[in-house]
Amino acid sequence: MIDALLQKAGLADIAAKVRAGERLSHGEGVRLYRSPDLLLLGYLANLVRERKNGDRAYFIYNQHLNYSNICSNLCKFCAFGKEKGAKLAYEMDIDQIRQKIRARLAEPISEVHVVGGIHPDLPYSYYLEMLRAIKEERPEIHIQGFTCVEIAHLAELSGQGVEATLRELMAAGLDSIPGGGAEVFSPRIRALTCEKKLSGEGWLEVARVAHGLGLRSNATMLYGHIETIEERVEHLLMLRQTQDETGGFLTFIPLAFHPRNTQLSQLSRTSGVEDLKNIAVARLLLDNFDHIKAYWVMIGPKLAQVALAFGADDLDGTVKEELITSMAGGEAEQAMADTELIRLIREAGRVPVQRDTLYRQLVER
Ligand code: V47
Repeated sequence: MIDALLQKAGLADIAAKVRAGERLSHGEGVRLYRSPDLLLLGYLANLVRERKNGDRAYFIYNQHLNYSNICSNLCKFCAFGKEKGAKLAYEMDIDQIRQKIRARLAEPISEVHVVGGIHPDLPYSYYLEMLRAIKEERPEIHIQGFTCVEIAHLAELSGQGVEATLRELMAAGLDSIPGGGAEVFSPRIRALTCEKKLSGEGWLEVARVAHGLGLRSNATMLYGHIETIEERVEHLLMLRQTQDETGGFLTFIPLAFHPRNTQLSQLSRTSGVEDLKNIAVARLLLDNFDHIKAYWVMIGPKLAQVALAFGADDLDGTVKEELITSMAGGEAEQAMADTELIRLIREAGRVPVQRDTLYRQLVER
């Protein structure tokens, strides 16, 4: 039955490759994106998802810390970044950062996700102090901090190059790198939406250096603005190529564009079909990534739950106080109880696994 449907949809050859565990090409990725047969894409992505992760669906008890939104890049798709002196601009001093960590010591948080803008004048020492202060307040916490774009900026500030800078950040407490700042690697998209930002090649190079030091990192793609399907597929294949070289990426997170309050506010929000398709196609193309995350803050908890049948095996976590999405019109709450994440996972027919950042099981739930 399913084979007849795959045949009818013109996906039989791709299905044969997926079943045989063979790698898909650029052209096949484009065909998957163009296919209107969402359920068949989900079926195929789920084969890979279950091959890699069985029925497990991961979540983490985490905390977000957006230390400052002051940014000199001011990307067109971003509502979070503000010019210094702007009404909504803010920056936390080290004491405020300590307070944010201290305020939640009673909760079983295993990871703090630290991201900010490209600040024009905070000194390099601020970032090292921030890491040390977080570890002083909560020594056992895993700091997943600073996107590859921030790391490149810190390397400029330190004047020592990326590798020596990363070594110093690691000595101060950095444990892994989040996936932000990748956007779409295409130079065309970067020129049109984020011309001041580190290039796609530059982003991948920071990830390579980090992986060479044993520092794991995540990868993202911001979809649903002005990028083409071909550019999405190229982005995914560049990540796949880098993962072949280093094996250092932990997870891939497709990020749904939220237009409100951005310079691209004339665009529509992504649809549910688009969101699920990006999860499914990523699962199918990124054969060397162990995990695909459905970030509930951006696509909403209900769709993130459904995504567990379309290739995703991770819902991210409890989060709290994430401003990048909410400032761009995201409507999901900024925090979710672990009990709610567990309920969503169970109702999707999966087995909840509370993980640490490196996907080691922490608690049987
Ligand atoms: O780099 C910016 C994106 C990213 C918007 O590593 C926007 O586990 C949607 O990378 N609409 C930061 N997206 C967030 C991020 C992330 C989130 C959760 C988990 C992880 C992880 C990483 O958010 C930015 C940019 O690509 N972004 N503006 C917007 N208007």
